[in-house]
Amino acid sequence: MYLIKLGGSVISDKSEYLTFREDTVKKIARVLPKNDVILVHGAGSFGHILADKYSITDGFEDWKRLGFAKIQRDMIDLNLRILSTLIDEGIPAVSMPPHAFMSMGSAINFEIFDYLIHYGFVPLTFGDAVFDSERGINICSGDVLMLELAKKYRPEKTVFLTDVDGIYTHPPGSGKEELIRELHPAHDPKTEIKVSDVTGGMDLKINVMREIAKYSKVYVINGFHPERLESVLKDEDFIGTVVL
Ligand code: ATP
Ligand code: IP8
Repeated sequence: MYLIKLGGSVISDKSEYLTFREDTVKKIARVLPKNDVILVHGAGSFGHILADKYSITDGFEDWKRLGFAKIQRDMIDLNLRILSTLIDEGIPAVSMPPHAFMSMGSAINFEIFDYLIHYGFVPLTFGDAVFDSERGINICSGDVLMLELAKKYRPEKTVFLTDVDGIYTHPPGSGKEELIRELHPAHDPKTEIKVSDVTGGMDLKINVMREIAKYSKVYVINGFHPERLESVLKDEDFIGTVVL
């Protein structure tokens, strides 16, 4: 089985509220496996901008109610656009909105995922605004779901699609960056967050990837080059990073 995340930076322009990259998602959908895969997508500008504005990760307060509802609405909107694109490309994807099957601080019930996988469907879940046993409300990153799904299903390959070629020694654009082809535990890449991102950006992603690497082979590749995803899935040479 494969576990693949369509990063928020690929499927949307994170700097502008509600910008969906339909064409990019369509091109990715054409190279995705049609079964034996679990898909996760990030929030991009459908989630991070309002999550930041309403300080959702700081927990519940009365004034945040409408913001929390709007984020869930916007994520359903984004999810439906991705779901439709996948189905149009012949992928039997079924939506699994996190706010309806999990809360943070409790174990995830994977029963429906088990059914979907058993019957050959492609589960599609995403980063979302959810309830939290300690804070009341919170944001669950798609990266955290990637980790939980990797622990449960032990995929052969786990792929993160982002808007850059892989993990660099320094932030892309800093002038010091070099692409790391194999990220070893001793490497300490420097990162920074340039756009609204309430879930820790590349820094948190690297920690999550290192944890997933205990269960699966982990790759970071550029989602704007879907042929690289094909190469990874076929065990061919590719441009990107393997996380060890
Ligand atoms: P989301 O978390 O919203 O789903 P995503 O998974 O696509 O988004 P981001 O969290 O946006 O990924 O992380 C990708 C961004 O991280 C890139 O745009 C890149 O500029 C930035 N970045 C910062 N430092 C690094 C680094 N050392 N190596 C690679 N990318 C980095
Ligand atoms: O983009 C964040 O998920 P991510 C979810 O995978 C929201 O980090 C709603 C901001």
